[in-house]
Amino acid sequence: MFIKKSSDIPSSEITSKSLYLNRRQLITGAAIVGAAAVAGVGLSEIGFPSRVAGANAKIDGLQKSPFSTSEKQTPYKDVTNYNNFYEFSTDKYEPAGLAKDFMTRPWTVTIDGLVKKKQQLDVDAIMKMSAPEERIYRHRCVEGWSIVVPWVGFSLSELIKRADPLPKAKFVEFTTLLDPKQMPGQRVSVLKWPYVEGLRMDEAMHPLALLCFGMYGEVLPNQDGAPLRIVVPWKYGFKSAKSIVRIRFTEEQPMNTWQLSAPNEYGFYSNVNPNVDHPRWSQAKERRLGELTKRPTLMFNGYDQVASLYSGMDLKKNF
Ligand SMILES: Nc1nc2c(c(=O)[nH]1)N[C@H]1C(S)=C(S)[C@@H](COP(=O)(O)O)O[C@H]1N2
Ligand SMILES: [Mo]
Repeated sequence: MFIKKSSDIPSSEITSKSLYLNRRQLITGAAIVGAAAVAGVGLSEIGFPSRVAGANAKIDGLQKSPFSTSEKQTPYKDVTNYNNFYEFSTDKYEPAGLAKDFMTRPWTVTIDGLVKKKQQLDVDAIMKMSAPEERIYRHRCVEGWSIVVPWVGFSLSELIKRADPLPKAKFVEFTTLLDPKQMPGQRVSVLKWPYVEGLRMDEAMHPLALLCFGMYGEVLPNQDGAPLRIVVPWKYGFKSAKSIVRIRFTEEQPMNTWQLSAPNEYGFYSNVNPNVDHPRWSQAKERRLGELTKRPTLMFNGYDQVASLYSGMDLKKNF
């Protein structure tokens, strides 16, 4: 994220790339080709080969969630071919291919820190802890693009309750796998590895915070954070750590990777907030992948039910 400078970041790039993911439409729809020309998309991009994720196992018995949005879902091919997953690559088109052979079994998650039940859990056991739900959430990347994804999982609070945190535990820290052999991006020090994110305990316990292991009715594709990630829909996307191996309960606020990398640009809270610009670009609007016109960004990404978590806090200071 920090690699690009403001001059070459949002609109043109986001437009052209989401358009060429929809290249079938470009080829068949003259109107859209016209729009592409307006948006400055080179027609040479139309022939770019797409890498579609391999066939994935279906997850049965999905319950519908009252938290789901009824907005149009972003096409699967966009969500699985345009990824931020720096462990594989800083190029959004590369994780789909580079993560193809990533080993997601066996997979153990360590639960430790300030909890009564420190333990190592197999990911398959975690997936069975509670009934799987389909949660259709908006997801807003700090870089100005957004998607609507039917995630599969259940509230993170279910796992936290089972871990039984001590009263001293005020934060939860999530750590991604460290394995440079499998994750070529970790052989480069663009970020300090492993990737770490954190939430305040009340944020982590909020029913909207999702422990996620699937999307579009299937197990998570590797490039989207298999086998287990979190999804925190009212925060910028980077808070939603992928491929988690450790969940640690702490008294002190954890240092998250992006804050460590650029503290003036990325804070701990990172709530979606159209009124607080990133130092290098505005956050007032966003472009939904596959769409041409920008839409206004909503406070808390439209998830007003979390507002009470931040009452009395200065959200410009706590960005
Ligand atoms: N471990 C890890 N988690 C991560 C990232 C990453 O680079 N590494 N990128 C984050 C960012 S910036 C975004 S926008 C989302 C993207 O999730 P998606 O590719 O499933 O859409 O993952 C987040 N989680
Ligand atoms: Mo992001």
